[in-house]
Amino acid sequence: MTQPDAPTTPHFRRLLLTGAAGALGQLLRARLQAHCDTLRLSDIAPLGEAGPGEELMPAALEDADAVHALLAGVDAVVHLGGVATEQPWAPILQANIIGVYHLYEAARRQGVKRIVFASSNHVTGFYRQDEVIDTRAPMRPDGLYGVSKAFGENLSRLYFDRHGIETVCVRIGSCFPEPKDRRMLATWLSADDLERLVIACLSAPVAGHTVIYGLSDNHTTWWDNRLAAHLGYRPHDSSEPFRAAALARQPVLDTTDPVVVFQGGGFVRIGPFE
Ligand code: 15L
Repeated sequence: MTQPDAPTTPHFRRLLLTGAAGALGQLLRARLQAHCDTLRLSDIAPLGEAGPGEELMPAALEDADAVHALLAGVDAVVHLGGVATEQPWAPILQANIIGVYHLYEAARRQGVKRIVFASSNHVTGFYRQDEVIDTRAPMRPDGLYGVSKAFGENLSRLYFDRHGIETVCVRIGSCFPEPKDRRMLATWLSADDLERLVIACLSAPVAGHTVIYGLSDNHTTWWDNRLAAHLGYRPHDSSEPFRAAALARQPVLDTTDPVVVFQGGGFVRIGPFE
């Protein structure tokens, strides 16, 4: 486990982690434990046995009553739950549109004041790889999944403006053990930096409504996070040690291929539009 950068990070009574059975959920399950007395874990997929300090509450995000129960008594939420790739409209609608609405309504009614929302770089996937953008750039989703994350970002802004619920929307890049290809040299987020980022989002004294790209300290980058400097996130890792291997896997680049042209990579051409 890494040491968070903040000099003092708050200790929470109860944190809720949704999507706890997914790849990033499993990474954070072990790492958030140190920051709370009780870690409430939720997913629709099996969560295994509850460990010390863990509380298992399986719930489908489209089930309003279940989501309301999920948020009872929690200090803050790390919301990874929902569809995390391009998929048909029906599952995206249920989990990422209806489900995220239930989550924010539950937060309002249960008095939860901070949410870390796992958004995605696919909210802006149709910017080109030869552009550097910050979070003031208009959204340019590269598929229905990206549109659903844009909805979540906008919904969370409404709940901040109307109800004061703070959200950090993390437009996660590519969080894998190592960058799989040339694109991920720019989008890579290490597991340790993911932990640093989530802890920064949870513990920043003032978060307001902030959007930040989730990436490591990569030499190649398309995203400028200066507008989220107040969160105090400092990545320690870099994709650079993986550069030679990633480039060797793609010796020839077709620079007319949309996958090579746009930041969203392969996401720009998958989806329901065949
Ligand atoms: C995402 O949003 C996905 O959840 C993840 O599986 C990766 O594909 C990532 O984007 C990416 O852009 O590499």
